[in-house]
Amino acid sequence: MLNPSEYPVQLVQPDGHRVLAPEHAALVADVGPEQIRALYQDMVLTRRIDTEATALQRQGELGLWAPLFGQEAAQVGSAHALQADDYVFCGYRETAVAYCRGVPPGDLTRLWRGAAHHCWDPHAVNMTNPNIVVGSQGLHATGYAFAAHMDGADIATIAYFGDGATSQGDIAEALGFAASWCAPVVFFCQNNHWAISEPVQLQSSTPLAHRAYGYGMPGVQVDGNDVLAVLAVTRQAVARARFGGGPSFIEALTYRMGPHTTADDPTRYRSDAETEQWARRDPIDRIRRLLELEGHWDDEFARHIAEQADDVAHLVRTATIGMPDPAPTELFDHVYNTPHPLITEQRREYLEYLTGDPGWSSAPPEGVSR
Ligand SMILES: Cc1ncc(C[n+]2csc(CCOP(=O)(O)OP(=O)(O)O)c2C)c(N)n1
Ligand SMILES: [Mg+2]
Repeated sequence: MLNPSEYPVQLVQPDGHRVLAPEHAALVADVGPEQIRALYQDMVLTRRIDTEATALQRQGELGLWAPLFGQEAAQVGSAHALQADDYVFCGYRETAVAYCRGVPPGDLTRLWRGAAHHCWDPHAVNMTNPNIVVGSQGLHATGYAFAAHMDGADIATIAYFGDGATSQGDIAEALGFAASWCAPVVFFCQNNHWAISEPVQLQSSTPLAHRAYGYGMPGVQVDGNDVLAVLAVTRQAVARARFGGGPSFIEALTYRMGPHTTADDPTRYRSDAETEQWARRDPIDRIRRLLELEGHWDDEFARHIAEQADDVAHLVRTATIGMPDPAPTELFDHVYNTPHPLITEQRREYLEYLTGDPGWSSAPPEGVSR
């Protein structure tokens, strides 16, 4: 059972030693050295994709980027607990989840370059596109989960959101509805300790996971920099959802090592000491130490991972720079499913602007007011 833990669930300590936690260790008893290496590889590669995307933004190739640096274990561990037919509803920082769902790395930057309204085909990977409206994905996930439940589909949905999002009405409504209607949804909160410049202590005076009980669902706190512990608790919550047990809430304690986005300067609101403290709990170093301690680390593996990282970074860079610019009027496509008079009018005005014909004084079409 997921229960209100006094301590976050942990299976591997920052120094790489295992923790004696039989109940949760049993949930990942099948995860042997090869799978641990695979988890390690996904964390290294997604960190590298993230670093490359940040560099691309600094070089003017992307408009904005929201780095995941530091949160690799929370994302990779939870994504590995999902099946292909489960559905993921994300925010804007879930690059590693997208990678693990099978999104081609060359698609990850498309929206951030302004080359389209989307990054990837959501239907191909059962995962929504980056979503900036903080907390809204909680409602989308709950609605989808409830519909799946009514259809008799034994799938789970998972909503990824941050600590700051827990202060949003959308998340509160989603938690209330999901608990009342037994919707098969996992609320996966990455508590990275900051909502832009707002520390988590200002969002809640209790651990975020404890809030789950007030809504009527189990909540668990997990060391979000421990990929095995995250995999364990997410497997448990997903199984509960899939087999009719209803929603759960996971609070993954992690840390955003970089800026909120490339438009942010974290040195203005947080101390170096805090960042250094979290650097010592790095999720990738921890698994490298575990592999070393247990005799599954060797130079050839290290070289292989380094090559893979170089390759994926190169792929992301060339794909990004090679993305064709969209036609300016694509801005108006897909706003609504069917034509809308206001959008039609705005499109016409924009075209006039682009072609140098002011046309601003022309009367709006019937039914449209300015
Ligand atoms: C509804 C809404 N309100 C405000 C914002 C502005 N905003 C963007 S990110 C953010 C902070 C979110 O913090 P958190 O939920 O902790 O996620 P994190 O960025 O740390 O991953 C805010 C307030 C927004 N995008 N949407
Ligand atoms: Mg946050």
